[in-house]
Amino acid sequence: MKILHTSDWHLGQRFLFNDREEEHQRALDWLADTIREQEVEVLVVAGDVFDINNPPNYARTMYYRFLTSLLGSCCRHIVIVGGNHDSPSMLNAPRELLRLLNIHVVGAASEDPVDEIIELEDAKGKLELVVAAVPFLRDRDLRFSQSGEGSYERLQKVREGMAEHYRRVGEMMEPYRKNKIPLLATGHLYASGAMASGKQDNIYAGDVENIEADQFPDVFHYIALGHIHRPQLIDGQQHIRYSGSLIPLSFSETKDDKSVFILYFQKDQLMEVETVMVPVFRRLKSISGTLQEVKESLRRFSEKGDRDLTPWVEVIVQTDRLIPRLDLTLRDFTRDMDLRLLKIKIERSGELLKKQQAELVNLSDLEDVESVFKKKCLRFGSPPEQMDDLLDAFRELKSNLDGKR
Ligand SMILES: [Mn+2]
Repeated sequence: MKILHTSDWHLGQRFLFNDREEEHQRALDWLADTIREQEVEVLVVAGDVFDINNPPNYARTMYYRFLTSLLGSCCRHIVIVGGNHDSPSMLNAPRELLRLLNIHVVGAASEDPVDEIIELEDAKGKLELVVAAVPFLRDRDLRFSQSGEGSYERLQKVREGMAEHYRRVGEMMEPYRKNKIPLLATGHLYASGAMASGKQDNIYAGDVENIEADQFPDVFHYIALGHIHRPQLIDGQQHIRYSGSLIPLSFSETKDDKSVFILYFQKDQLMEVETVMVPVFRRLKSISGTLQEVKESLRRFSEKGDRDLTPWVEVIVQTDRLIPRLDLTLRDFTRDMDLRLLKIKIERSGELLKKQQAELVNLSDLEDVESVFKKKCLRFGSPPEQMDDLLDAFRELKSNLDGKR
């Protein structure tokens, strides 16, 4: 059996005031082609289908069109779980309808983890795969936040709660061992030892809430993880992996190769995991140095032609002097080049300035509205255990406002 593991599509992402529609469309077309060419039978998406709770309509259309394109293909089953960026209710809204098409959606954890156990059957009605489709687990799913506890205690409880959740779904899997079929789990979380790409940690991965690789029950033949955008295995274990995102989602991910995994199972044996590289549809490039060096790098970068979509570039100019009209100078310099300057930053080398800069957060570095809101709440002393409720209220207000626009 061939299973494809992907995650972190972040459809609908706005990146420094630009949308990613063209890249996402190409990436999903490529994914559908790959599934057909490789005769993949099961698709697993481990969370963060959408970038925001209330994604633009083009992103929703893209999602449904992609699912529709796989109907009647070799891909018999699709399993999708919610990530921390997804709105559970939005993902879940069409789930009854999608289930009839063999598309299984678990937007959020429910009271009883048995709801996360998905039995998949072949054309003859014989059980061929079971997935513990564990979505992103929110504090409230882990059920023991109490007011007045410190952040360390809270973190410990979250960790215990996650391990406990996996222990429970693992137990529910035990009876299927005898079937000699693949038993999978998903997760949208931060596993110990995972390497994020630079500043991805605070923007996309949220709080550091670890689970150790050995806390996943050994009944599972494969754990399909999402949340960290760089593909990797955890703790050197072949069967516990992050597939990484489909396209680079920030300038910190420009050095990562983007890929999906195809798992080959014979009965319940994981024979091989193949890494399939996602083509680069749009290069994101970060260039830093003195103004002279930056200009030289820009010139060299622009000379490498043969690109699909126009590359997006971030420039970091290292200087201790004031450079008048830096912005204009660089825009003039790149006017005829096949690239777009999305961001120009100045980095001072002086120690004092460096320190001051470290304390200042650049609004454009935060990139998404919710992380700005979270930071503000924490600064004003809101208890972290209320963050889920605050975020829900914030999302509601925001979607009301968005609706009125
Ligand atoms: Mn995530």
